[in-house]
Amino acid sequence: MWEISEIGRIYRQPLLALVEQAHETHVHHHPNAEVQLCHLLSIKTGGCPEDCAYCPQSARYSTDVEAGKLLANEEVLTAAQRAKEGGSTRFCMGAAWRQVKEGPEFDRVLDMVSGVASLGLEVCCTLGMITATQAQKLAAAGLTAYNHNLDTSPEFYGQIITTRTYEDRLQTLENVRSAGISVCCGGILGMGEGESDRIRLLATLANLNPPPESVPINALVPVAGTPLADRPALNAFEFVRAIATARILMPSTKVRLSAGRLGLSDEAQALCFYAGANSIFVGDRLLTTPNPDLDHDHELLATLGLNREPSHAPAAAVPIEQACAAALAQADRRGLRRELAPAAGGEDFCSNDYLGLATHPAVRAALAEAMAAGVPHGSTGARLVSGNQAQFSLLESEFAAWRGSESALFYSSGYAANVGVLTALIRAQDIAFSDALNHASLIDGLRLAGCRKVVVPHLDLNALETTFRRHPAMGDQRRFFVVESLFSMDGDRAPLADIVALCRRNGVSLIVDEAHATAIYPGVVVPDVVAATIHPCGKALGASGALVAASSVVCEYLVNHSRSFIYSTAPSPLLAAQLRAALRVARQKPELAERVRQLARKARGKLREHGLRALGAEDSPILPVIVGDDCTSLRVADAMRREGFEVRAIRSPTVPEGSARLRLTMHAWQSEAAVERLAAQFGRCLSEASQPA
Ligand code: SAM
Ligand code: DTB
Ligand code: SF4
Repeated sequence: MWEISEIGRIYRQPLLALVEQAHETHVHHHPNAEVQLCHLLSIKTGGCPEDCAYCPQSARYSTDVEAGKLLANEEVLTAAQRAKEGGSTRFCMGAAWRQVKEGPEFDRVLDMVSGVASLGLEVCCTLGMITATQAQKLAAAGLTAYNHNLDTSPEFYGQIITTRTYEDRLQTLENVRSAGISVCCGGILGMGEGESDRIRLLATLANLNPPPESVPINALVPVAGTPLADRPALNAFEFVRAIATARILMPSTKVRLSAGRLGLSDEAQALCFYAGANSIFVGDRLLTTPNPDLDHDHELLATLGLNREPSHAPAAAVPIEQACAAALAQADRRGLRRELAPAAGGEDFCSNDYLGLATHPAVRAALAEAMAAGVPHGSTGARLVSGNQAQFSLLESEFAAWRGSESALFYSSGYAANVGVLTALIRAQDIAFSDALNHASLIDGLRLAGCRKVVVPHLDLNALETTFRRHPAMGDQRRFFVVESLFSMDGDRAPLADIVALCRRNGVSLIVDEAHATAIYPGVVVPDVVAATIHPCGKALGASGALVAASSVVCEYLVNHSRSFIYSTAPSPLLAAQLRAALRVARQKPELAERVRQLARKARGKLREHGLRALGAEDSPILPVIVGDDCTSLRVADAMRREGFEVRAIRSPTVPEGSARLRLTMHAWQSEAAVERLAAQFGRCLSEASQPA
């Protein structure tokens, strides 16, 4: 999640510093100096009912554009073939429609998409607003990307377009994303907006989750007859600033230097490429306005030593092993390749076994006893088929009693529980507000639920309240806030009492993932607000699986509707026996959790003495220390391992790029002396790893 203030700082730095930072990001993520050539074709020109103030195709303005019919399919395919021969690898078809209407014309567009795709080109369409079903049809026809621009900031938008809202646009983008089509979304500069509008536009784009794969940055082409005909030309350096900032905020995205290139000198374009633009529209026409000559563009790229993105080989030609090997090699170069490394046997400052229950003698003894008593080690099937063993019901009732909830339900993993609860309780027509740092399993659950997802800044209750107000429930729509109670990579705690009050005031149901907090902090049980709490058992309970605490009726509903529960073989009944024993220890020995919290306070204090700051709540057992760079974080982890400490580097995409960190965790069995040694050694390793080689 990018904060506006941070983006403002990036955007407003001295121009050359900004360009330098952007260039560095650019070469890191796009080392081949390639520029993609795209070809635009207006397949249905003019006569549009919308009032976009920049657009020569609006029927409301009298411009030189003549309204035409939808082009014939052959004409489109011929143009695509010619574009391919001219070196384009992407073909974008635009229609001057407010929105797509189902019918023969849309069916013809679907045929065009299939035809262009079969030429081996990426296919993009920009047809106005589309529904989820239309997006699915376009995806099935072979569409690569859909272009739908936000155009400007939410604040300035109303001065440019009044016939459709920003929200409408976001809805189309969501429909595109849900259909698995890649998102092309950008804006126009030079319409009279201020610097802060440009910053807010970039913020909105970068904070889409995930950000668009493609961001076209257009300079207004002022067209006679439109309300913006007399806008003064955009200063080229402002264009460069926007491109550079887009590159920094969205490192992997294609940043497209789009409309307005005729108004830029070759030198200004060169600066745009240097700052991270890696695509242009070629051909003598954009949709209706002129564009530089194709030969001139080829010469310009050659002069600058830039390569044309090569034409796409048919996908089947690359064996999957080769594709995987290439991706792994690239990850390796960036310090992002993961390996299943065995623990080196050093002192454990990385596991989530906070209370030591993974090896606790009382749990081990209970497990041996259960085995001896004949508790089966296999469940024999899903719970609704043959696998409903007595151990599960015992575990569920003991857990519910401990949590103070009416009922509980046992899942095979935390991932299965999060996905299973979210997809069962949240319908496609509902709204889910999701904390920006939520765990991948919550993100995946919301994606699968197919609901409208609104990402809210991390634990920002003011923003949450504003967001609730901006997205009221319509009709029988339900709204949910999904949040973790102790964030696994940041170590901070959600203020649950305040969140419950806020949700109650706004009629929003709460779903809390208590993965790291279970058995460390007291949880939240508020039946009228909290729909469910989810307790993955692989952390303080030292096992695996997950328990969902909820009312009896919700649990019964999950048994009937939660697909990851229904269609998974039940875990081993021995796991349930192990968890019952782990719960007993956690209940009977609250001093274990107290010890962990006390060590966490101690460790934070010691790290501070060595000039280091761990994120998170003072007594949180998770102490992340930000390093920033992925490779540096790996070097620190290696150095610590050599010194006999197990700590782990956490890199993107688990955490945002540029915020790689060492995640230290505390455990009940550890001594204060060990924590002191850790802090001292950590300070040394970190300063050594940060020295230039
Ligand atoms: N009707 C569809 C829509 O609005 O989504 C598709 C076509 S529309 C022409 C595509 C985009 O082109 C617009 O969103 C806008 O960003 C850009 N555009 C249109 N006229 C422009 C102009 N005069 N100067 C710069 N960009 C322009
Ligand atoms: C985008 O952002 N720019 C391109 C593409 N998406 C479709 C369109 C530019 C159109 C410029 C005005 C015209 O030629 O009509
Ligand atoms: Fe119509 Fe698109 Fe032009 Fe707006 S930008 S007037 S919707 S063609």
